[in-house]
Amino acid sequence: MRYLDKISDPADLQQFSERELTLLAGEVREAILACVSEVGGHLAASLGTVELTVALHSVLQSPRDKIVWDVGHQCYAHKLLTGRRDSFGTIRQYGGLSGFPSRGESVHDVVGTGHASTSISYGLGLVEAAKLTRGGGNVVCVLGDGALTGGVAFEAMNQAGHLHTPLVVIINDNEMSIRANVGALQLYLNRIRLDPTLTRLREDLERGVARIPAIGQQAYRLGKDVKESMKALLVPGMLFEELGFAYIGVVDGHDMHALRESVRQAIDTRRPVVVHVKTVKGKGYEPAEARPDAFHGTGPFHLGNGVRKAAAGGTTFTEAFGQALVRLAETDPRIVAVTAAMTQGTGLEEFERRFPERFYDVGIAEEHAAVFAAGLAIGGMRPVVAVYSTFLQRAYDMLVQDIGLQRLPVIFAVDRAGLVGDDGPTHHGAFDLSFLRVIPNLTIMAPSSQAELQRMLRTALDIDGPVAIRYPRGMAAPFAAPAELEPLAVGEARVLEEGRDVALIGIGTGVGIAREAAALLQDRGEQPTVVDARFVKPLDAALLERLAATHRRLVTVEENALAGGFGSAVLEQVGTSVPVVRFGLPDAFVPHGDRTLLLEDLGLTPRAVAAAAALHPAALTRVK
Ligand SMILES: Cc1ncc(C[n+]2csc(CCOP(=O)(O)OP(=O)(O)O)c2C)c(N)n1
Repeated sequence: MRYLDKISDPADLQQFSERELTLLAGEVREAILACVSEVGGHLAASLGTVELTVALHSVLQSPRDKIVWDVGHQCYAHKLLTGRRDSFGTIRQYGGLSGFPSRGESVHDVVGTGHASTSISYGLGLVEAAKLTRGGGNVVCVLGDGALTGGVAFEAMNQAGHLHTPLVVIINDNEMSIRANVGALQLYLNRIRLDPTLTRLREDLERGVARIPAIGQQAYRLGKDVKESMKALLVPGMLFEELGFAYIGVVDGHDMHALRESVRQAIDTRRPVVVHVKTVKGKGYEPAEARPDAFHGTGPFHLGNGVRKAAAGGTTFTEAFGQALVRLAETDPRIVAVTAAMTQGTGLEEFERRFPERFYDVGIAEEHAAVFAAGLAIGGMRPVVAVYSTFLQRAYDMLVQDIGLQRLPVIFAVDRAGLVGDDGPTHHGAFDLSFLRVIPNLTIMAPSSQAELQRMLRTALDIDGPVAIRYPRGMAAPFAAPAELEPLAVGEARVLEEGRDVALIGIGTGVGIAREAAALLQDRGEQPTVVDARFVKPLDAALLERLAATHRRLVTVEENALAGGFGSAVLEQVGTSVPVVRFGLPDAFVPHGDRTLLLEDLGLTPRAVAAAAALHPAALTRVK
């Protein structure tokens, strides 16, 4: 790597000519491909922003100037150019670099991100803080057209336009969210992009009106309304201009010279400015350009042909959910599916194909998704909002106010609950049981298997109120759908093994751990009771009271924060009548890495549970 090897700090980019910067971009792209094909990661977005990243770091002086990456999944080139070239191969692995900007990792990662649409808010705060502290530096936010579908981006633009603060917002428009972007705004961006004559027309309009002789200011004012409405119809960037932003675009996002010029120009305007950059997601790697959705986040693949190295066998929870939803929707026309830009991730592709009129992708807009679903429910539908646990956090007020309080039958299929592994703390679903449990009227279930998940979905349809079903990422298992999807009795746990002395009570993935722990204890001659709690709310109070009265110790196992989670609910139920030992996630943000390693690290393993459950101290040492 002739150029990349010379860069240990972004300041090193100053030594290169524009032609050399373009060659450097090629090397960066190669380095990203070499690494991600080995270890997996967010490929397509990072490939698409290579030239943009090189251009930004060559024009700006990071960290004095600040780049805020929205979502942060496109930051691989940035990592390579900011002193992390040598450790780049460790990205997303246990103990290695994060797959997202991370404040602890580098001074060049100004903010830590992972969730979408926050960059303009961060950027505006940074600029205002610099003003108040008389610090300096330019701030450039980079967000995708997908991230722009999130309302918070507009809340920030609304304020920025009002404050008139110098802030550069680069819209990286590749027409893609994880899949093809949706919404009226995307159509607007498309229209700007597709017709270059519009840019000229805009300039002609501005100049033309000003130049008409002998008409004077009055005529100009009279004509202004006409001009404005014509502009609104025809002129690129008008929407942003109305929000108080200058607009520069459309810029070829793979042309180093054009990028550098427009960034310089944007900074020189000294006011809020949008730079509309057109990029190709997956740029430079044919399989990723052809299927940017498949290469948005990928596992290891063969560089030669783009084929994934290992495909998981069995059925994941996500797939089991998607299958059951389709099956139930065949006979229940009230069922509609709602996703916030996560159709594939939440297993809704088949549903969309089968029932396009009952499928809604609302964009990266979880808050809206929740209230939209509330409206659908009031209107007589049975909306199922499929959402990752971590992104559901966005919609919390809506859960409480618009769904819980109104007792509306909205079903939340909460995917990626528990540890997700490589994406780390921004994406772990560590808190949903805690934040959901306090909402009155909400029924909360967590399946221990794919079959249970399908039955829970069936059960949810009979409940006249809001329901959340939380289940983990991946975890494929051999699975044949039950012939009948029998509903469960609401609030009833399932006793898997009736024993004595110690009761191991698992919820969700905790059930598997509890079962394995029980097997270890049985090997040592103990006879624990094993329970699949199934429901976090309502709890099976009668069973818990019985277990408390007949056992010497209860042990709860969950993949959720201990604070306020399932074990806390059990404690609240049984009080001090029996000792309760709780296993779950600690009061800390869990880092990224292989899920098994993380669980090992956190002591959330069958061995640790068995050791704590063993009644006789000697067993503690014997359990291996
Ligand atoms: C609040 C939130 N919801 C969902 C996601 C999942 N997500 C990650 S990237 C992405 C698409 C982003 O599209 P865009 O901003 O256009 O960037 P691109 O990948 O196209 O470069 C989505 C939906 C997220 N990170 N944050």
